[in-house]
Amino acid sequence: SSPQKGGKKAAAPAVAAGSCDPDLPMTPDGVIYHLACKSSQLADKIVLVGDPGRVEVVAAQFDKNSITFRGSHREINIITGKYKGTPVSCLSTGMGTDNVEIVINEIHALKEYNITTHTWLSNKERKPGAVHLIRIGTCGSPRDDVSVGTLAVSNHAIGMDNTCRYYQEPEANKAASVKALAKAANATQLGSVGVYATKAHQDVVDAIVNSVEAHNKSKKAAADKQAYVVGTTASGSGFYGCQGRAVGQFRGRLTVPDLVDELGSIRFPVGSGKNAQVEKVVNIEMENSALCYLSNALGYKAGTVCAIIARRAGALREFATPEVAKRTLANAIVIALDALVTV
Ligand code: R1P
Ligand code: URA
Repeated sequence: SSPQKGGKKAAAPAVAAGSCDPDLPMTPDGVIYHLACKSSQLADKIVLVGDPGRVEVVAAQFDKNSITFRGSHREINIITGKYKGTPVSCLSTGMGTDNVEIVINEIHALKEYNITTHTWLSNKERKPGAVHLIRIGTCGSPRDDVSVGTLAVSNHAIGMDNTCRYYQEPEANKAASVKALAKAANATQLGSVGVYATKAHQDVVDAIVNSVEAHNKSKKAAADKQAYVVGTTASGSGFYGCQGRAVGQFRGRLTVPDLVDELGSIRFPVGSGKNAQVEKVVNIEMENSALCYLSNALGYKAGTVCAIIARRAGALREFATPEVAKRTLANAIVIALDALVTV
């Protein structure tokens, strides 16, 4: 069976002899096209980073002599090993939700497609909740009260990209908070481009928050504790105009010129009763929306923690020094790895 074809027709056309399915390019022995690895070479617990160079930095935290696989293809570097005895992979996506779409589809195929029988796991056989994904990234912030060097933990997501417009909305999007966020975001200038919303998996959010708290408890000196905020992450399809940065001749020529202020103005209700809160947008980056949306669609558990390296709002705007960025990312890495092995 070949369930790759979308739409209502079940049967897909045949594939030429000696070739592989162009809708799921995988060698007969199971090497998938972009990730260039096999199922056995990728753990169920995966750290995703944008920067290919960050993969080695994450893997430096793996248990001694535990690395079982290294791969490199295009912007995707992969290292698989163990962290505190648990199998873990670190994989770079490169920049942008379009790359994340490729990576999530190929992780899905590696986890759920049987290359011998050419079949997908049935709904009964699937264990999607065993696949855990945490992105460790860098980001900017539309908040004037959050300084660089702070970690942003994503609870909800705004997709300013169009990648996930090609996928039907996941069940998780029926949550009242996601609906409220989509409405609030589209009521701003962003409504002119049309944005979508979704959420990180609660288990991953809780694991990251518990991990930062444990990290801070283990540090005596205030300077060694890691500041963090939890809230909504907005993902752009680019870094400049797509995040409200008007450069040179592009000044005055953006369609969402006040993007930072507009994101900063968003407020929406989360939780109910005693747990009722109002959530704000805490950061802007380029991958979280697709990671959360597509993971929700598959039932995988995903979330993101980012080092804030740009404060984009207020009287004191700033960009982090390399030292601050490096130190904050180093904390993010151990915090995310500790979270990943406890989800
Ligand atoms: C832009 O500079 C890149 O940095 C951020 C953005 O999401 C984008 O990928 O994340 P990474 O540091 O993980 O790449
Ligand atoms: N990465 C982004 O995508 N945006 C920023 O402002 C900083 C890092």
